[in-house]
Amino acid sequence: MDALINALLVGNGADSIAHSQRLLHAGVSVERIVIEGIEEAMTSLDEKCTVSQFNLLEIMLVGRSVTDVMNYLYPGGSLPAGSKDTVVLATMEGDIHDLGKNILKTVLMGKGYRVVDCGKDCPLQKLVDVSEKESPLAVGISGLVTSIIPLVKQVRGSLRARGLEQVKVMAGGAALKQSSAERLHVDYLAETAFDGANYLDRISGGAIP
Ligand code: B12
Repeated sequence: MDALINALLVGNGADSIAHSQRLLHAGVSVERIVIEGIEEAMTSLDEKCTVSQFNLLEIMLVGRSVTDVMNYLYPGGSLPAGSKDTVVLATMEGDIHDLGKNILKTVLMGKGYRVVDCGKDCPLQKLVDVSEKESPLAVGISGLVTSIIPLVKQVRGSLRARGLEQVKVMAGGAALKQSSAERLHVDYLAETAFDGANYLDRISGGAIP
């Protein structure tokens, strides 16, 4: 796993894929590779992404290697036949981080959900409009900067105001998971993408009203 983390951190996509392949062959699950490899690598990038110290090229190369590994772990990434419910995903306006959202998207599609991705820097109005059109089981919000928290708090109320009270709201991402579902006014706060997928499985099966 350390070799994978190192390859990701130097932005070497080919080596990152080779190490992921080795881990898979050694019986390590995709879930562990994502959480203990990719997520861990990005966390250790932390000090390179502060306001005082910032190397965009370096971070973007790491991001590209993450995408390479996700494409390898989930080949095709396309919508499987007989898909489950729809989920609408977004990173809210003012937040341009989307690696976590894209990982969640891949994981959900891999589990058979139909995913409608509103992208990053998404205005609240757009999220509500898309939700009205798509009738999703849930809306998933990914948040990496704390400045978007006031916007996240408005999502459930805005959906309700549009008559979409049955749509569950789940949140995740580094800036949001330090908070709580109550404080963010969401139905569920996920630790990882897999955690979010399991929550959806529970609500789509009717385990949570
Ligand atoms: C990579 C990165 C960038 C990249 C983003 C590339 C991209 N396409 O996403 C770039 C270089 C563009 C960038 C820019 C900036 N960044 Co930046 N960035 C990061 C960094 C290093 C990693 C983030 C990341 O991708 N993590 C990996 C992913 C996989 O983790 P994750 O999102 O948490 O996702 C996992 C789970 O949380 C879950 N998940 C995520 N979302 C959701 C949603 C749901 C519904 C569910 C169920 C699950 C789920 O799934 C994933 C897998 O399990 C973080 C540091 C950190 N520790 O987070 C800083 C960080 C987020 N950035 C920060 C800052 C300050 C910035 C900038 C303002 C810097 C600047 N000087 O301009 C800018 C612009 C920000 C803006 N307006 O949006 C700060 C935010 C501080 C704060 N608390 O507000 C951080 C924390 C760094 C720091 N220590 O200061 N950044």
